[in-house]
Amino acid sequence: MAGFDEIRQMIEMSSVIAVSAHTSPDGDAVGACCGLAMALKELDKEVIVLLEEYPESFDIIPTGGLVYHEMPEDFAPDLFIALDCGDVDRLGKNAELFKAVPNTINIDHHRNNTNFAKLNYAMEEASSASELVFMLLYGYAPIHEDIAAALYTGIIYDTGGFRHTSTTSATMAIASELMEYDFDFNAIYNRIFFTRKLGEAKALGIAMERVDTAFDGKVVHTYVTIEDMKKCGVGSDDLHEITGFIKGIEGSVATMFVYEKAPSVFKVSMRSEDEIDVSEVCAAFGGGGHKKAAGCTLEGNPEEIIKTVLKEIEKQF
Ligand SMILES: [Mn+2]
Repeated sequence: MAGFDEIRQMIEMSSVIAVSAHTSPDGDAVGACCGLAMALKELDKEVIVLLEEYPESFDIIPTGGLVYHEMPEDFAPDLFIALDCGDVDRLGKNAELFKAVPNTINIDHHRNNTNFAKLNYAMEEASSASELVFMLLYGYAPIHEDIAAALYTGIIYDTGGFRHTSTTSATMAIASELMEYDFDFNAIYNRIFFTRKLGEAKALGIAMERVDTAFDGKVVHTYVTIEDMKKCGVGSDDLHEITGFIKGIEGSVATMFVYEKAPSVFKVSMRSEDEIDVSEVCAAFGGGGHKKAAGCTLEGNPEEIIKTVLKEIEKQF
């Protein structure tokens, strides 16, 4: 693994720098890229951030006006920095551009990072790529309040607001350093975790109204139909809070959230604790995933589908 000194030297040698992260950018991808790019700008580098379109809620992350969705034609980087990517293919259409640039750096916190760059700094103990960007910049590049805000957002996003086990004392120390800068951390925290469209809240209400349990409360399930979504003016992308809500119900060891993808075609999204292997349950219906998070697709009506899947879950008790 390269050290930060080597990485800083490569940055020093470069003048035109592209920074990018994985496809379907999340809060850490956007925060880490923008934080790093704004700092490189402070070091008088010509720099852009290349990212796919991202959700509106991340508009709270300062960008310094550096974000592009396509590589500008006249921009010829001599250094390409990939953040938050375990693999070069996670860069999506920018993977080819990455491979064509003479100097490359990979800074990441995913397990089994493939060390795909010239210089690689992959540390799976880090909570987020944003945390690693802070460590790279600390004592090296000037940090201003917009950089601090971007990195703070990345850290809270990937740690679920300091809840996930990836949160370490180092994470908290870095967050503490960042909070020395004058930015509105309260507004960021609320925007990322507690702001939703009216329709999302209404769809959540429909799903909660329908919550039911099986096996003495151990399996919690609910569903949402296309008609419900229409009524609330939302799409299936706006239902992501539902799983979190049912997971928190006391006594539950597995959850099943069912939603209609196309008329009478339902996606079954399952989560579990150790007792149940949901990848096995979903595999029985041609789906798959991990032990604690898996999915499958079934046709029919939602209540029948739930009954069918429950029978498969029963085999594991
Ligand atoms: Mn990340």
